[in-house]
Amino acid sequence: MYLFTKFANKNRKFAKLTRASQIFMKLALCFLIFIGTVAGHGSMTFPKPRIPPGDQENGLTITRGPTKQYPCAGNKKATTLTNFRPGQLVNVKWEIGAAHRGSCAIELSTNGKDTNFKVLQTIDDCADKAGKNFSSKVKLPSRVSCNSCTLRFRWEAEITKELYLDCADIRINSKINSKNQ
Ligand SMILES: [Cu+2]
Repeated sequence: MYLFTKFANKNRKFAKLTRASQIFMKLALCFLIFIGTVAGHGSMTFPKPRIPPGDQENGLTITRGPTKQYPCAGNKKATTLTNFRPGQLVNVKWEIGAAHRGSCAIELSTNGKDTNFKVLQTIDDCADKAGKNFSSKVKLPSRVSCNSCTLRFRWEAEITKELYLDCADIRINSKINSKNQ
């Protein structure tokens, strides 16, 4: 009995150690990848996302970092909107600095309050590789018209369990000139 308890204790200690080392390895991996790319881990680049004050000058390090704050990483609405037409295929672009894998969702909120996000498209391999020129054609709903919609890029990183939220302020209207790049 004594021997058995001793063994079980040892085993538990070992399990604790492996868990700690797993977490350490994950952190180390994230850090190494981070150092290698400098810019950060990933973000949407088109439509232009909301940017926290000061981030334009510091190379968008905050924008490309993970967040815990829904719905839009704590960023306030932008004053300049990107224009689209109802039903338009939008060429959503993003870049990945650290390939933490996981899937991305392109979502739309139409109520001007960022509270009714609906998924327009899911991209399962959005962060399998690092790179600056990823894109996907995302169709906007054909019956939506709004002066204050939000297109969100939500990335749930699989390896690091981080969350990334980029919100772009857009307008959807059939009478305006739209942008696609
Ligand atoms: Cu990361």
